[in-house]
Amino acid sequence: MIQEKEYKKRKDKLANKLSPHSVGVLLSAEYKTRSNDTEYPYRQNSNFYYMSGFKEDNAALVFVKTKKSFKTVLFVQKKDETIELWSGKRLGEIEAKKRFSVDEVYTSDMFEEKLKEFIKDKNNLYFDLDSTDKRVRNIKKITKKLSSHKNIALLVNEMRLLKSSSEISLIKKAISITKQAHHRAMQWNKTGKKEYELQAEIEYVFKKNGAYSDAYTSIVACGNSANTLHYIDNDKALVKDELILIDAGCEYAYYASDITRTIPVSGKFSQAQKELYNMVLEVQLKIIKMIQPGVKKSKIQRKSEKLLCNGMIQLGILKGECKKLIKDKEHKKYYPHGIGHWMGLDVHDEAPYRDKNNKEIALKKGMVLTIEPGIYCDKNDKTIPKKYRGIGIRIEDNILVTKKGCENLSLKIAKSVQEIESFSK
Ligand SMILES: [Mn+2]
Repeated sequence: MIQEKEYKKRKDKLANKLSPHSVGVLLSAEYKTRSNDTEYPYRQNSNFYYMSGFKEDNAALVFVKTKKSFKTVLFVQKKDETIELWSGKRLGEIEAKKRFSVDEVYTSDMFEEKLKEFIKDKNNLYFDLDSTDKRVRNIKKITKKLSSHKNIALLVNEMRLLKSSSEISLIKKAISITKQAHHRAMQWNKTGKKEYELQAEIEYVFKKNGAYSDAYTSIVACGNSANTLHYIDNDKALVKDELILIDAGCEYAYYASDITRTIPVSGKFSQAQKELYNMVLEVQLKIIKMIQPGVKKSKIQRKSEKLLCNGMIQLGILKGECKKLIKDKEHKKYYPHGIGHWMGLDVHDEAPYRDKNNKEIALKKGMVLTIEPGIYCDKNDKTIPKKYRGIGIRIEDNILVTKKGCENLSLKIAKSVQEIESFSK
C-alpha cells in the first residue's frame, strides 16, 4: 500500500518543477472498446495514478501555480445512482476531498470551465503532449493563447526512475506471485498439453493470488516459437524433447514484474539444451554482478554482447574473432534485443534513459531494471550446429540497484539446470 502522504510528497515535488505562472494537467486513462458494447478491463494511466492514487476514469489532476505558491485540484465523476447501478460505485467529490491530499475537488463536468479560470494570467501549460485522450482537443482550444505548451509526462517519468520503499514492496509482492506461477509451470505435467494450457496454469496463479492482471501478454513459446521474440499465439503443442520459453509476470496493485524462464517440456534438459542454457545463464549472472550505482546501461549492453558473442564462438554458433563479429553485427542475428529496461508501474517503465542534456543516465540506488540476455537459434539456420537449431533461450530477472551494488528481487525463482530439473517428478 502506498500512503496518502507519499502521494502528497509527489505532488509537491512535481509542482516545484513547474515554472511560475503555469498550469499542469494530468488526465486519467479512457475506457477502450474491445468490441461492440464491451470494453477492455479498465487500467488507470500510470502517470496520473503515480501522482494521485485515484483509480476512476474521467478524472483529472490539475496544478495551478502562481509566482510563489501552488494549489492542486482533482476532478472526479459526479455521483449518479443509475450509472453506478451498471458500472459500480463512484467515490464522488465529497468523499474524494476527504480521501485525497488535494486543495480543491470538483466534478468532471466542471473541468473546462475551471481550466478557463485557472489559466487567466498564466504563461505556460504542462500536459501530456502524446495523449490521445478526447479531452485534449478542448484543452488545446482553451489554452491556445498561453505562450508555451510543455510535456508534463517527461517530468513525471523522471520522478518514476527512483522507487520508494513502498513501491519496492509492491514490486516484490508482484514478483513473489510470479515466482509461484513459474514454479507451477516447472512442476506441472506438460506431456500432451498445449502452450495455452500452460499459460492458463500460470495466469491462474496470478489471479488466485490477487494480481489484478498480467503485466503484459504472457509468452509461452515451445521449441522454435521461442525464436519469435514477441510470440503470443501460444497455440502450439508442447513437444516432448523441446524447451519452452515462458516470459510472464503479473501486475500487483499497479506494479509490474517481468520474468522469463526457459524450461524443458519433459522436465530434463538434453545435453545440447544444457550447453546453450548454461552459456546464457553464465552471461546473465556476470551481468547482474556488474549492476551498481554509477554504471551505465550502455556499458552492460556492450558487455552482454561481448560475453554472448564469445559464448557463441565457443559453442560453434559463430565463427571468427569476437571483436570483428561484433563490429559486423553478426551476433545481432542471435541476440537482437537489449539487455534490459526500467520496470515499475509499467513493465517497460516510462522513465528516461537520457537526461535533459541527452547524457546517458547512470544507475542509482532505487532504480529497478530487468536483466534478460537471450540466444535465438532458428530451426532453419544451416550455419549453426544442428543440435542447437530450433532452440531459443532467454533468462530474465528483476534487479534493484542498492547503495553499493544490487539486489536480485527474483533470486528465489528457480534458475539453474539443477533447480529447474528438481521440480519434475
Ligand atoms: Mn522484459
